[in-house]
Amino acid sequence: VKVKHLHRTGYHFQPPKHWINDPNGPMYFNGVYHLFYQYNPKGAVWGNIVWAHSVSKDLINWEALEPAIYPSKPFDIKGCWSGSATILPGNKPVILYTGLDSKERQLQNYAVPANLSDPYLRKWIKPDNNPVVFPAGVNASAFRDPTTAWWGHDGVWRMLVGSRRKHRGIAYLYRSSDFMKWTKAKHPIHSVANTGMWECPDFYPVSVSGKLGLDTSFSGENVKHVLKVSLDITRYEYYTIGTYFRDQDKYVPDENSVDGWNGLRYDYGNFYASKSFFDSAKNRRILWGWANESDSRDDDIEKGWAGIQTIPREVWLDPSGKQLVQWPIEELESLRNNKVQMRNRQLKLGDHVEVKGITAAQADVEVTFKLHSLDKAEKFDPRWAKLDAEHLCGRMGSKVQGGVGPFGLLTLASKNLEEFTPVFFRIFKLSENNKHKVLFCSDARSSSLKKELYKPSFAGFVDVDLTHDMKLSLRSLIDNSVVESFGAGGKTCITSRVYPTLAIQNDAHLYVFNNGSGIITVENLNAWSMKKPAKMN
Ligand code: DQQ
Repeated sequence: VKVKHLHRTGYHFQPPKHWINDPNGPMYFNGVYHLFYQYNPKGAVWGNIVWAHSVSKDLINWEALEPAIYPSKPFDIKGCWSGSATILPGNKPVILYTGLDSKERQLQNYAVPANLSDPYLRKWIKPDNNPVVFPAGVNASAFRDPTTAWWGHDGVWRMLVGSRRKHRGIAYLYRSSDFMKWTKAKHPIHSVANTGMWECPDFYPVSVSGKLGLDTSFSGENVKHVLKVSLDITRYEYYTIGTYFRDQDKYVPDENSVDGWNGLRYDYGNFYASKSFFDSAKNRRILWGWANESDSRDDDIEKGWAGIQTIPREVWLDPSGKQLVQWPIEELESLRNNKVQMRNRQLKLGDHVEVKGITAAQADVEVTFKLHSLDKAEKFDPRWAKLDAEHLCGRMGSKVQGGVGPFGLLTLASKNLEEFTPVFFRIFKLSENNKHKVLFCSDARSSSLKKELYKPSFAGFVDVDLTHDMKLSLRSLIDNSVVESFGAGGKTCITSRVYPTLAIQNDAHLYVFNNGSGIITVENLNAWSMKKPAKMN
């Protein structure tokens, strides 16, 4: 295969060629981070899936090893699909993954390192007592993606497997005392009507105060739980925050934590099949997600690759307790280079000011905007309440003049703005209560002159109270064909995959802009060129 390099990422994880999807079994073990991921060793489309394996000491530089798990046994001969790692007492990692047998039934298997003294755990063994979970009493073609297991004080392990019954999405709960014989619990940990198949569930504790992450088995006071599922109908993920009642093995989402299609999302863009793990080196929880493509299958074949992983994100509970916050791992900052700054720069209606002096196609930008008054904010039409954020952004993109906003960044912009991916805020006034609604968009519609691309006006709302602090911050990680953005310190995140034809490499530019009648000040903007890691696979 001849690999086309034009839109390849500089610092987002991707292998030298071919197709990738879900991150699998991320873990930190004996000083090494492991990332496994769904990979087609033969081409740039989904198929022939194996668990590719890379290791790192810093989550930035990666070394590719041989695939760790690949079809070889009756219980996984038709596929080695997603799964998770658990570190058992005595410091023994084990992987649970979904295998497809000759009848394409989905089974849960386990694998263990062949040699625990190999620092990279290159070889994995799939013992003969597999499968450890057979699809009895469940839908065998919708039964997959086991989670990291957690341990209860009763000495019993628990884990979840994603599934559906008709249109109801389900996370089945399994229990085991030896990690090999698993029994289905009478009640699933959770299920929701009309959400379809729940892929890649993730279930973990978060501390109610502070950013520190918790081991998946942690039990104690002042803890909430997060349940995330990936909905294959739309390729969106949503999560709820709630309480896990250990004695009954019951998870109850908080009253204000919406379940189902309108639930909170980790990311409102190209982000799917994510998985978190507890990093005991730095006591944090880290989230990996797959950023799927927005170009066509033919393009993928032509360019010789498809799919990337997003930058690992630290994730914790917001002080409000109502949502999670995500932020790129601090290690990423080691790739920053050539800092440029902009301070106290006023932006009037129609202004766009270039941020010069960095490689705008491969950059990290952090900016704080100051709003001087909210008086000019447009009224939020009650009829819009029916629209989701994405539709609203579709109606009121960066070019539609507003009151307070749209303002933000024009990323991956061509010189004469034939192409640009705007990442911006727009503020509305709610008539009922004098409060404000903040829309955050990453709008790919203008990202490329090329037609046959997926160019959605991705957007989410941001839960901030602007009456106290009239500021909004934004960070964007720009990397050739990806713009990964964090609004309001990571409260709302949006990843867009874009394929500009003009705004590439040295012809890409970065601007700050305001298209609202109210003045906005760039209080502080720091931007850096981003280096390539010394080693990426
Ligand atoms: N991808 C895997 C499945 C999972 C899906 C197959 C999610 O295990 O449900 O490649 O993207």
